[in-house]
Formats: sequence, C-alpha cells, structure tokens
Amino acid sequence: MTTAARNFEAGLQRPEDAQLFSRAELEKIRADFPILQQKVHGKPLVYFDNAATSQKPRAVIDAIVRYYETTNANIHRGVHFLSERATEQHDAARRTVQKFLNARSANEIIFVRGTTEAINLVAQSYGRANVGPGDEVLITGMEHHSDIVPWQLLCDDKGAKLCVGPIDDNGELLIGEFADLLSPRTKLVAVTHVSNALGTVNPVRKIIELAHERNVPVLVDGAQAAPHMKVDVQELDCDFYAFSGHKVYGPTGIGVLYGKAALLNAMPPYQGGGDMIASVTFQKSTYNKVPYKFEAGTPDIAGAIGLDAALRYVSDIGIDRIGAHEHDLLEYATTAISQIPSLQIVGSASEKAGVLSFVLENVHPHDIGTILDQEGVAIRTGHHCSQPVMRRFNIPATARASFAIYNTREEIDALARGIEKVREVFA
Ligand code: C6P
Repeated sequence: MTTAARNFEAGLQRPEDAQLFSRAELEKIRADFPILQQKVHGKPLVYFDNAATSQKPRAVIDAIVRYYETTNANIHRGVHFLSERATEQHDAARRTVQKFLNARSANEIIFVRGTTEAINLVAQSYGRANVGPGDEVLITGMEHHSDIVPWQLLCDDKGAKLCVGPIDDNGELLIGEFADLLSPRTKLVAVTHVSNALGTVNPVRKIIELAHERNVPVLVDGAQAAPHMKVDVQELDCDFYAFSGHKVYGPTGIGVLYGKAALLNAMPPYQGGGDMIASVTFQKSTYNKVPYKFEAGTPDIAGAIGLDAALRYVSDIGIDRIGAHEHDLLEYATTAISQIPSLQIVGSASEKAGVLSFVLENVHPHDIGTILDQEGVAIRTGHHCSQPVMRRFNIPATARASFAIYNTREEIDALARGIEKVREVFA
C-alpha cells in the first residue's frame, strides 16, 4: 500500500503535494506569535512543547482582547445590545467549529472545557445510559489518561469491563487483535486519533468501520489530531469527536465535543444548571434542545471567540500545508536525532504526526529537559499522562519534542546540539 493510501485509510489525508512554506512565509507565520520573539536563559526560545499546548497568534489574542473591550456580556440572557452581540459571536464560533470538522449541523457541536471534559461528558451521559453490568468498553493501549480514567469510573460504577487493544513494539495498534476484542458485549469504542506519547496515527476509519459492522459507536479523541490534519467527521463517520482549543492555537478552557445529532438528542444531560433547561419546577425540570442541553451555566464565551479566531487562522493558512510542514520537521528531526549515539526513539509507527519521543541511555528524561531548557529549548519530559504506554515500553518516562506551524529546521538543529550537550554532561 502506498503512503498516500495508508494515510487515507487512517483518516489522514496527508498532503504529500501540499506546498511547504517558503522561508518568507515561515518568517511571517513566526511573526504572528508574539511569545516566540523572546529569549529564554539568554537563548532564542525554541518551543517544542506543542503537544502540551501550542502558542497563540496575534489574531487570537486580539480577538479575546477585542471581545472584552467591546462586547463582554452574558449570552442567551439579555435583550440588550451587548448581550445580543456576544450571543451572535458565540453562535458564529459554533458555526466555525462546524465548518472546521465538517459536521452536518452546528447543533452537533458542544462547547466544553477541553478533550478531557468532552470524554467525561460522553462517559457520564451516553455511558451511564447505555453501559450495564457485564458490558464492555473497548479502548487501545496508547490512550491518554483522559481516555482511560473516565471509562474506568463508568465501568466501576456499572460493573462493566474495560478492554484494551494491544500495541506492538513500534507503537502501532494490532488491528486484528483489536477487532477480536469487539464482542456482542461491546457498547462503545474510544480511541485516540494520534497518540500524544508516541505520535502514532491510528487507522481510525478502519476502526470505525469494524465497530459499526457490530453497531458499536466510536468516540475519537482528537486532541493531537485536530491541530495537524484535516478532520472530516462525516467522512470518518465517527459518532463522537473530541478536541481541545488550546492545542490548536486557541485559548485554554475551551474545547469541543462533536456528536451525531441522533445520539446527542437521545442522551440525558451531563450537568444541571442555567441554560440547559426548558422549564424548572421543584417537582420536575425539562431540558433545552442540543447543544444547550449539554452546556449548563455561563460558558467560556471569550474562549469560544478565541477558538473561532484560531480555527480561522489555521484554515486561512491551510491545515494541509501545516501538516506537510510538520511532517517535514518530523522527518528532519528523526534523521537528525537518530544519529545521536545512545539515543533511542520511542514510537516508530509507519504513520506518525509531529511528535518525537526519545530516551537517552543512563540519563533521566527530566535531566534532558532541564539541560535543554538552559539552551532555550522547551520540551516535555515525563509519562505524558500515558503511563500505560510507558509501562508497555518498560520505561518510566520519555523526553518529547512536538512540532507546530512556527517551528523550523534550524530549531531542530538547536535541539540536536542541546542533546549532544546533555551527553557531554553525563559522559
Ligand atoms: N495531552 C500532552 O502534553 P486536555 O487536557 O483536556 O486539553 O487534553 C487531554 C488530552 C486528551 N487526549 C490526548 C491524546 C492528549 O494528548 C491530551 C492532552 C497533553 O500530551 C497534556 S497531558
């Protein structure tokens, strides 16, 4: 199978033909991010912790400031000018997300705090209504804790079982074994689109197809996918898709749960409070329609407006071009650092997004991170909230560099030089 065909299978139309950024374009993009213009410990900042959270372009910062300076008011509640304007902008943000994911309707877009809350919402609402004693929820061995613990809470509560599809030494899902775990007891599949610890791109289209053959709905954790590749929820045919605004150049505190309308309509509310009701008496409450049924309380209005600006920023540049740029960086970095003696890359799936995890013999990843920080290079070290992945590879932690739109090959050279410094210190 060709790479392009495999990408298509994975739900990732990697733009092999997408044009890489010219030097001038990349400089222009970098100038959009004020935070990058500073030095850290006297060295130019090299920000490679994008999988944890990405930096924010001026367009996002300005949209949030503008909102507070000109529009701030509560939504859906006031008849006054500012409230109506805030409501319009919040509604517009929902439509931007709809377009970004190619959802059928804006009502299928629920604003939440982030991927974690989106998954908890599905576990506590869909899960509690549909999973019972003896039932099973199927995940993979490369999930983030946010796509493990909510299912454990549900399964513990309901007397159900959490089943885990194993991964191989490259960090790829063993799809045959995963398929074998789908049983008449399986009530839901939850799978990450891209692993935050390994960079693996999962074959989510195939997984969804397998699950749907058995009428099992699928939730896709898109936290590490949405910033890097085109996500088309209709084409994927996923039942739920979750992502966080702050990883896609938007603010923290805002994220998205996409759900198919029929499922959302049938699901009970997740939290109770203002805005999610149709009527309330002390005897009984009735609920608002979706998406409001799942958005109790005053939402993060400024966050939604910031996310709107972020998704427009990404779309204007082109997610395909962003993905192609990051893939180029991944290949350049993989070649550069795999030549370093005693360094081992963790995660070598044939399809990877811009995440590079590695270990150095006899050096704790935290020491790598601390020495690199002195060189101005920000990476993440630890278990990346994926302890089962670390256990699978028999390591306590990794050092992880993750790439974004504004990173350059020169920055990867700085990373490689920094790792050589680490080796000198520990020689
Ligand atoms: N991973 C990382 O450094 P929240 O925190 O809700 O925005 O996203 C949670 C989450 C869920 N799934 C995946 C695959 C993720 O990578 C994350 C967040 C960050 O890898 C912080 S631990």
